[in-house]
Amino acid sequence: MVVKLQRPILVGGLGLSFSLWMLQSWHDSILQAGEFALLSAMAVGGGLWLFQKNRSPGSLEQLDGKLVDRATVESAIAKAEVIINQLAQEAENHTALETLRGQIAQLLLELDRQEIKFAVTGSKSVGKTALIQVLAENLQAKSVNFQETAPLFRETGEKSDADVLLEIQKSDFALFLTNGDLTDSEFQALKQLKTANQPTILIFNKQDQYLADERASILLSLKQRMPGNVVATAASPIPIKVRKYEDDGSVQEWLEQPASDIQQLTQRLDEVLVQQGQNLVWTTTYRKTQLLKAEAKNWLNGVRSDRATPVIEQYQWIAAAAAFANPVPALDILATAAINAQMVIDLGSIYQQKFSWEQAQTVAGTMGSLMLKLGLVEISTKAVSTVLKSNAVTFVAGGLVQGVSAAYLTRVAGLSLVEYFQQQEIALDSGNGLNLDKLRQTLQKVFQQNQQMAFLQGFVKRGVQRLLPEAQQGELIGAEKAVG
Ligand SMILES: Nc1nc2c(ncn2[C@@H]2O[C@H](COP(=O)(O)OP(=O)(O)OP(=O)(O)O)[C@@H](O)[C@H]2O)c(=O)[nH]1
Ligand SMILES: [Mg+2]
Repeated sequence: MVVKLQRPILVGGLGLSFSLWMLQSWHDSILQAGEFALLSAMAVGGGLWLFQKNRSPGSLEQLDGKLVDRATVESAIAKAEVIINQLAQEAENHTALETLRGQIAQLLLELDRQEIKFAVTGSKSVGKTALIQVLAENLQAKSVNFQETAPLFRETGEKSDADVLLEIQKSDFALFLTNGDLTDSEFQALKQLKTANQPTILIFNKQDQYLADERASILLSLKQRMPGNVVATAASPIPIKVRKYEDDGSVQEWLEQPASDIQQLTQRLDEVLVQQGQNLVWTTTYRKTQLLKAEAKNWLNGVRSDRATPVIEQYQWIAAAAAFANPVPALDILATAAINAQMVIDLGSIYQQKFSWEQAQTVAGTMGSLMLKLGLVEISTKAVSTVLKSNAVTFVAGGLVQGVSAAYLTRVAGLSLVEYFQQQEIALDSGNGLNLDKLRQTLQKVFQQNQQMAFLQGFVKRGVQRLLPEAQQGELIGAEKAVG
């Protein structure tokens, strides 16, 4: 059988084999393993950093056409309400309910909001305050509100960039200031706003600091990054020295404050307000609705996962006992014990996914063959026996490896199902439309999360406690302590 492994699991598999090797060769020196973990974390971090540095500059297209109409928002609010009602049904007195319901009521009111909210943002000292001041004096529309954010891109600030970006998403329109060509972090922030469907205009402020040709080339470069969405301003230009020669030969000098230059911007904003005002408000309400819905779903998933955990534990030890009492070749563990159709049904019902017995068997079988194809069974049994051996147990009771492996695989299968169900929309599919691709990805991800040596060691220990009589356990755990 030719099995094509996908990259993530290959990396995970190598990682685990390597950790096993580490454990075997240096099982008396946990410190070094710790250092290794740190080193590999640094290597990964470094790789990411390089990747970001070398990213080629892209461009952010305009947001036009992404504005939302009223009906779309109303239906999104209804969907969020469905989730909140579901939460109320599954956890009657949940502490979040009152706030969530209050927020829904607030969203409905927001649909008719008249005042347009602008967020003025950018790095430290780009001219946010100065711009707000002149805009307030020059904009024709009256029902507007400008809110300055904390400066972005500071090492230590009162607010993290992530918080500032979230705050911006609660405004209808973002004015993003820069004083020159975009830095990488500015571009990333703009990209995030675009991803969040946040209407944004890029403002090249302090253009008076540049000579005419420099100014033109910066503007050109900015326009390539945000096509159709850039204006240049000078909110508070540098005072100019004026010199006057009198008839008597004396010279008088003084500083004169040039008028601010924000015409392009005010013109643009007046257009935006007239043409899109109402849609801007709806689009903001839509973004807020999506955030609220995600929050409600999070609470709901929390309630459900509290119920699912003991179910997985229960089937985990049932599988362990079965495989221990009746040891079979490692690869048959799955078929015989690890993924119980009843567990699929029980977990499904916690997540409102109804499975018939036949469907549950299909799901169990599918997961089993996926785990086999991905090599999870082989990796797990090897890992379990290595952990047992490295704990200096010369005598490994028959069936112990199978028992603990079955428990481990059941756990991975159960957690994967939970994660898979969590990603589903509420009560959409009822077990029929199993998304195999997604299930495979979830399995890989959960397996990798649960393959850390520290976790495995603890897990094996618990498995042994379950399966072996006290006397043999003592030997094993005593030995492990000597190792750790
Ligand atoms: N040359 C020039 N200077 C400007 C312009 N706009 C603002 N400034 C100056 O830039 C400095 C910072 O302006 P602020 O408006 O305080 O900038 P800010 O972004 O609010 O600063 P923080 O809130 O501290 O992040 C001040 O000295 C302003 O006078 C401009 O268009 N041209
Ligand atoms: Mg300021």
